[in-house]
Amino acid sequence: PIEIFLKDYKQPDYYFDTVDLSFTLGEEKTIVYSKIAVSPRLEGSSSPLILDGADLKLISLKVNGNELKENDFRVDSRHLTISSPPTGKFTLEVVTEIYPEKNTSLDGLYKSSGNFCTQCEAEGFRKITYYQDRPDIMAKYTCRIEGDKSLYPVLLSNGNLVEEGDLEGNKHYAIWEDPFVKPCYLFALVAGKLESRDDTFTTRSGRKVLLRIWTPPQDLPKTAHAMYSLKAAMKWDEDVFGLEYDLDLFNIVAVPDFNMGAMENKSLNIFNSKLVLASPETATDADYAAILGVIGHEYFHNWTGNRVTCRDWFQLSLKEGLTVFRDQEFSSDLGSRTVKRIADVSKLRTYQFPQDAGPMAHPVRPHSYIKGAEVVRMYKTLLTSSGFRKGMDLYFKRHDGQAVTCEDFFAAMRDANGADFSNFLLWYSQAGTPRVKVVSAYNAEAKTFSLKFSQEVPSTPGQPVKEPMFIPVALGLVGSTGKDIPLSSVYHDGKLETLSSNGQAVHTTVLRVTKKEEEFVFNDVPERPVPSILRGYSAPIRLDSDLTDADLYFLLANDSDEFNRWEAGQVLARKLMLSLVSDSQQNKPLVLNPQFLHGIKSILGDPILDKEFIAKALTLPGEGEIMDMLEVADPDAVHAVRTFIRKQLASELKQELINTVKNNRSSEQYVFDHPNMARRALKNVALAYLGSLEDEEITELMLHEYKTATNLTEQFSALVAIDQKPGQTRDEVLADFYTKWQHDYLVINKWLALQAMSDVPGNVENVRKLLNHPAFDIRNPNKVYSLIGGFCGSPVNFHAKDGSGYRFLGEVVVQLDKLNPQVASRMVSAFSRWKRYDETRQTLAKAELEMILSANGLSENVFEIASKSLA
Ligand code: DPP
Ligand code: ZN
Repeated sequence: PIEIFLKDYKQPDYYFDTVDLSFTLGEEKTIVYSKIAVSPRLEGSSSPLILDGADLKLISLKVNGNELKENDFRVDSRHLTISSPPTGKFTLEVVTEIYPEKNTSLDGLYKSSGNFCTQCEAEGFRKITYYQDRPDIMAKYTCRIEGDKSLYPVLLSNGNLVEEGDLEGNKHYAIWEDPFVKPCYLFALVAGKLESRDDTFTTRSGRKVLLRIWTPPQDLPKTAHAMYSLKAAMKWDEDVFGLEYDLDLFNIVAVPDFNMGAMENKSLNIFNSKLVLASPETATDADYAAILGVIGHEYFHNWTGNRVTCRDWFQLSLKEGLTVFRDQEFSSDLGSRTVKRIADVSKLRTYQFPQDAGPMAHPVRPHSYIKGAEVVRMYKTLLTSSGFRKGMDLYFKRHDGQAVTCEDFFAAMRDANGADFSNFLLWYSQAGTPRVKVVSAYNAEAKTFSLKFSQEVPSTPGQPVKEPMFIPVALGLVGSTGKDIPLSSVYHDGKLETLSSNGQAVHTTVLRVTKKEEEFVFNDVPERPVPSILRGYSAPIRLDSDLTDADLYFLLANDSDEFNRWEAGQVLARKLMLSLVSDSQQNKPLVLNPQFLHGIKSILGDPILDKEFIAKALTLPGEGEIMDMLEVADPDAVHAVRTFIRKQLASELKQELINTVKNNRSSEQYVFDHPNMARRALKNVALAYLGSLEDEEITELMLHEYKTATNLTEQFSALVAIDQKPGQTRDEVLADFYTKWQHDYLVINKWLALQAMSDVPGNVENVRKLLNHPAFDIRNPNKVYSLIGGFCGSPVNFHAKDGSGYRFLGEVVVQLDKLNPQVASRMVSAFSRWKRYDETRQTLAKAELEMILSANGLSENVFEIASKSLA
């Protein structure tokens, strides 16, 4: 495989103006007829027309109505090349035969539970027909679908239904027309036995839009929350960005077999059913929240992604970073902003930072979703909400209907605000997580407070030397009473900047840190403050400050910025965990710092704090996060330490935790809103702590919670708590849960994941057995993510020192790659950080990677990850 680079981008030689597709769906094969109006980019040019294609059987090829002769074109396994097409505009007709029922890659046209569906992003359309499969080819599409009327009563594609009718032999057809130009990755087709929940939304300019969510009939009752989420998203995008929906119909289809979460195909979103289906008994609060966020996400793509799309796949974050940012804001506005921010930052730390520091490190461009969203958030932090909105308005004004780049977005933000962004674009091109150090000093005589920043971006593969970044640092100074000190002015770079505006006191300011080293000096600071740095996590960096433990406990108790209150607790917990890891490695006895216990106790007992905030504050940093901070990752020591702290806290706070459980039980019906979710979150965190104790009374309590729960959020949390301790109770409850839910694959996937993630020693054997359980199916990505992905997320068993975990993953990857390379490549990435571990583990992991690379017929997807990991 050849690596493609951003600098190699070339404009296409040919554009496609219209594309008329016609599908004849069959049980053994499907025939695809495509008629394309082609225009050369440069008049008079007759360069070869190169079409992409994969796994296609070419049946016929015509130019201007004439069948091409053998010498006029070339076909290989990746391309169809027409060596000298006519000059000027011409018509191309291609007929191909494809085999959706054999397509286990779930990329292109395939079958899921007997229904046809498509997934074309990024390069699946080339598995449907020969095409210039690149996002800067934007065309108007029509799509005719023909199929058996009993097997496929519903026939859907993008845009509006313009014609339908019956045909001979119990067949029928439908013709769809999409009035908007689109790249082929947004094409979609669905055919099958589906029913819809229907509703309407009237846009603010008065367009009445029919909303339809399609599922197999039995799942229809579980689509109410998805419909609520869709309507909320449509309203929010109008309110916040002035963006309206642009057609009279919006379809969502839920399918059980899907490689990712969902896909924003124009007016025909296709979803992994776990992100559509929910009822209180079968979905947790986390599922409800994820559905809200992803329904919003795909809907928001209609403007950020579809109306304005990416020029090439190096610009992926143009649509994904921006749309993730938009869905984060949507969820924040509908729930708790602080709690959402904490959740998103935790995700960044769990998934992005480790990648940034490993062999797979890459810049936001080409394809970082989460960090891309952070970059968009920084524009908003620098420009404020109204400046950001101006930038968005200009972006759409300039680029509606176009395929553009990250620079175009940057330019719209800059030009709409007359902003000076200096080296901000480095965020797109420089990989790695910047490390920022801050040293502070108070001058009591001059009443000044100074902060010295220094920054460094660690080198990453292919980028040994880095430039300093443009880092917005939101900052406040907290006085001894716990209140923010008003900021009057700051001296920086030879200039004095007044901060209070029109006599209005300012309590948080955004410093622009742009150099390797620089100093900011605040004036009129009456006493030594405690600085609250990086409020709201204003930039995706690793911050290293000189705050003492006392300062951190003070911020934990007082900071007006709730995010930084949480963060202070996390910094303290990280420090504690690191010092205990070192004790554990030296075989010293582990002792819990009483001050830490006291801090946790006061948060738990604080009646003013939001309950979900308390739940987050009580949650220790993950094991991965701590391993990331060690010279050599030590999963055993980190796990031992985290378990130790959890047990200590549980036994010291046992009564408080029991009360928390009892006082936060659900009384009435399940309600999806912040106060109710917050209450359940707090109860469940308390229960999880208690689950770490060996105690009859607690076992009784957990069983009671399990049996009396009226919703899955609480029932499953009880199961998770019970699952921590091997023994008869655990086995019985797991069996009971299976019996109760075996008919519901989404619930059963959680049951698989729970067992896969277990810390029970030697769990790999149990997971191997589950591979053969009727509940498992290696062809279904959700089940693979639950069982295999869940197992790789368990530091103890995946990294077992005898290599059993690595061997298991190696075997599964080779088997899976033959069926579904995309899913296999996600699984193989669990190996990518093998060099972080001790020598024994390194040797074992390396051997598995080498074994994978030597497998016959390895896919490009797996090859890329495995070979980069080894490099
Ligand atoms: N474009 C898709 C999405 O945004 C990729 N998963 O969800
Ligand atoms: Zn997206």
